[in-house]
Amino acid sequence: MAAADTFRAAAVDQLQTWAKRIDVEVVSGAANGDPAAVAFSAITKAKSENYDYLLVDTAGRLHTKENLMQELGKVIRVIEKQSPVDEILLVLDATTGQNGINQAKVFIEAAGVTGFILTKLDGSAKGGVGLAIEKEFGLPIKFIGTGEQISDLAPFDPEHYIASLFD
Ligand SMILES: Nc1nc2c(ncn2[C@@H]2O[C@H](COP(=O)(O)OP(=O)(O)OP(=O)(O)O)[C@@H](O)[C@H]2O)c(=O)[nH]1
Ligand SMILES: [Mg+2]
Repeated sequence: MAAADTFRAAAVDQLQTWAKRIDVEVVSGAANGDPAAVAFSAITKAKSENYDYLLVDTAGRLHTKENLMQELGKVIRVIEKQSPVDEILLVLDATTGQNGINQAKVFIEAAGVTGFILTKLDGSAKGGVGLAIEKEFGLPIKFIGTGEQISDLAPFDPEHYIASLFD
């Protein structure tokens, strides 16, 4: 995994803690450094050591901050010079209201999002915005989060989800 959230001070520690639990390696860089530089180190290592997967964690950002949106493009381009990028997943909080759709639109345009992870479905929010986004953009929800344990992140099961909407 690449700790390319160089913005939030605790983000690298957070990723390392999870990585230790599942015994995977983390590549990190300087605090407040260029996330694309971390991505470059990570993809270089992944290629030279024949890793099957590289997961790149980036900082959450406001979709209205144009420079930060462009930064995502740079991260992607740096990786693509060495390997195709298979998935670009946007993590959406299920408590996000309808303005999640506006946010997603900007992220899809700026970063070529291929799917979503919908988190916090364990709260009272049912994540209807996830349905709205799938309908609007035709992009799949790939994983859902229902808590803070490892087993709480699971592949999205549409039938189970629809049933839970109606109790
Ligand atoms: N209850 C619940 N808590 C969650 C879920 N997913 C994440 N959290 C918690 O929400 C908090 C924020 O999670 P992060 O993974 O740091 O969120 P993030 O999207 O990476 O945030 P930034 O990197 O700051 O953009 C943490 O305390 C997580 O444990 C979920 O599905 N359910
Ligand atoms: Mg994060």
